[in-house]
Amino acid sequence: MQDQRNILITTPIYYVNGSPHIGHAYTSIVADFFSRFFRQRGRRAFLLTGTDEHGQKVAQSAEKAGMSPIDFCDQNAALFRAIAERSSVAFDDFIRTTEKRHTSFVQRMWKQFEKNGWIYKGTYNGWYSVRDEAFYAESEIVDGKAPSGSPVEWKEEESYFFKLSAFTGPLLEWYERRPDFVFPEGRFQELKSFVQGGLNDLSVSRCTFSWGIPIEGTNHVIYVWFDALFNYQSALDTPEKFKSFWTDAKVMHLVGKDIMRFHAVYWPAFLAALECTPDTLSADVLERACRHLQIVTHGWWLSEGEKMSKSLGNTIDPFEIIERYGSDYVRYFLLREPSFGYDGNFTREAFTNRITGELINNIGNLCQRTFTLAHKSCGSAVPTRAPSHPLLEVDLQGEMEGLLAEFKINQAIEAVLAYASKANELVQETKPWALFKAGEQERGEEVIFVLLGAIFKIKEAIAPALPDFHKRISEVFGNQAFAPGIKLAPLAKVFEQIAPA
Ligand code: ME8
Repeated sequence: MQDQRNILITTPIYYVNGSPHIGHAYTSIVADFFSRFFRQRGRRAFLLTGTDEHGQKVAQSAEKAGMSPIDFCDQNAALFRAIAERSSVAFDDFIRTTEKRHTSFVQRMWKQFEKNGWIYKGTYNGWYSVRDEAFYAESEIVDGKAPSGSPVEWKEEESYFFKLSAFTGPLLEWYERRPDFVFPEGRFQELKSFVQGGLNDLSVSRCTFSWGIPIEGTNHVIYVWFDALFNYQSALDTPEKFKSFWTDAKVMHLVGKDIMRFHAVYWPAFLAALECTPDTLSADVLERACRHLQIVTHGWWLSEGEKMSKSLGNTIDPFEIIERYGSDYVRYFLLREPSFGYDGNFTREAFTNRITGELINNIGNLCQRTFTLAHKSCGSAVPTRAPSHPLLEVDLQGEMEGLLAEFKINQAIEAVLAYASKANELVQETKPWALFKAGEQERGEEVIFVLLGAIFKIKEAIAPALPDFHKRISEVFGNQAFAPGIKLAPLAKVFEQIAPA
C-alpha cells in the first residue's frame, strides 16, 4: 500500500554569514519540488526552511561587516527568504534560530540531555574549523586542513561534552535495519565506514565567544550544530503541528553531501538521547526515535567544471540568473541537469541547450502549435470529438511516481520529455493544419483533441518542477479538468526564447 502519511520536508537552515548561493537555492528548489509532488498526490506536506544564525562564523562575519550580530542576521536572513520566494519555493515556515520559539526549545532540550545523563564537563583539545563549524579528529587532518579543504585551528577550551561515543555500536546496528536511511546508498556506505572507525564524544558548548544560545548558569553557549539541528522540531511550534508533521509523519531531510554526518550521526543520536540514558541506549531506542526519518543527500554544484569560489570569480548568483531567466528556467535546469544525488556542472552552454532544446523546442513548440490550431480551427475549445489514442492511455504520473520513489528526478523529467516528443511526432505524422486546410475538419479535431489531452498530462506531470508553466497552461484550460468542449483561453507565448550562451 502506498505511504499516505503526512510529510515534513526540510532544507538545511543556511548560515547567514554571506548572501545566498546557487547551491542554497538548489536544495530549496528540490525540497519544493518534492513537496509539490506529494501535495499533488493528496498528501499533506509541510515545507520548512530557514536560517542558522548563531556560532563563531556568523559572529566573525558580523564583526567584519561592522555590524551587531543580530542586525547582520536580520539583513542576511531577509536575503535567504527573498531567494526562496523568487525561486517559487512555497515554504510553510521560515525559521530563524535567533527566534525565541527556537532558543527556548533548545534550552529545554539541553536540560533533558543533562537530566538523562548525556552531558559532562571537560576540556576540548583538538582541531576546529570555523568555516565548517565542525570538530575534526587528528586522523582526519590532511596537509593541515579539514577533509573539506577548510582551514582548521587548534582549540583548547573548557567545554561540555555529549557522550556520542556510546552510539558507535547502536548506530551501526540500527543502520543495518534501515537500508534506506541515507540516500544515495554509496554515501551511506561512506558514513558507515566513518562510524565503524569509532565515534568520539562531541564537544557541545563553547566559552570563548558569546554569539549563541546560553547555557543557563554558565558562561558557555551551545555548539551551533546542537542548536541548529533542533530547528526541525522547534519550528513545529504547536502540539497539533508537532503531532501531524513529526510524531505521525514521514520526515525527509534534504541536505548537501557536506552535512550528511551531522544529519545521519549526530541528529539520530540527539533524538535517541532525549528518550534514554547511556545505560538504556540501544538500537531499539534509535529505531523508535528515528523510524520516520530519511536523510536525502545531494551532490555539489560546480561552475564551468570548477568549485565555485569568490576568488575564482565563478560563483553563480541565484538572484541574477532568476532575474534574467525567470524561476521556471532556473528550476528546470537545476532539477534536470545532474543525476540527483551526484555532482552537477553549471555551464552557460548546458543551460542554454537544455532550455532551448528541451523546454522551448519540445514542450513549448507542442503547446504553441496545438493552441494556435485549437484557436484557429476548433473554435477555441477542446474538440468534442474524443477519439481514443495510445498517447491518452500513457500513465505519465505513475511513471513519475516510480522514478521519484528512487529520487530519479532527472529521469522523471526525461520521461515527460519523451512523452512530449511522441506528441510532437503525432503532429508531424498527421499534419493537422493540412487536414483543416483540406476540409477534413473531423480528423483535424480528433488530432487536436489528442494533442490537448497530451499537453494536459504534461503540464500536470511537470508541475512540481515548473509551477509557473503549470499555472499558465492551467489558465488556458480555464483551471478545469480536461474534458471535451471546455473553452480555451488565449496564451501569447508559452516560453520566452533565450540568447545563445
Ligand atoms: O551547513 N552545491 O549551512 P550552509 C550544492 N547551517 N549545494 C550547496 C552548495 C553547492 N555548491 N553550496 C551550498 C550549513 N549548498 C548549516 C546547516 S542544518 C540543521 C544546518 C547547500 O549555509 C547544500 O544544501 O553552509 C549544503 O548542504 C548547504 O547549502 C550548506 O549551507
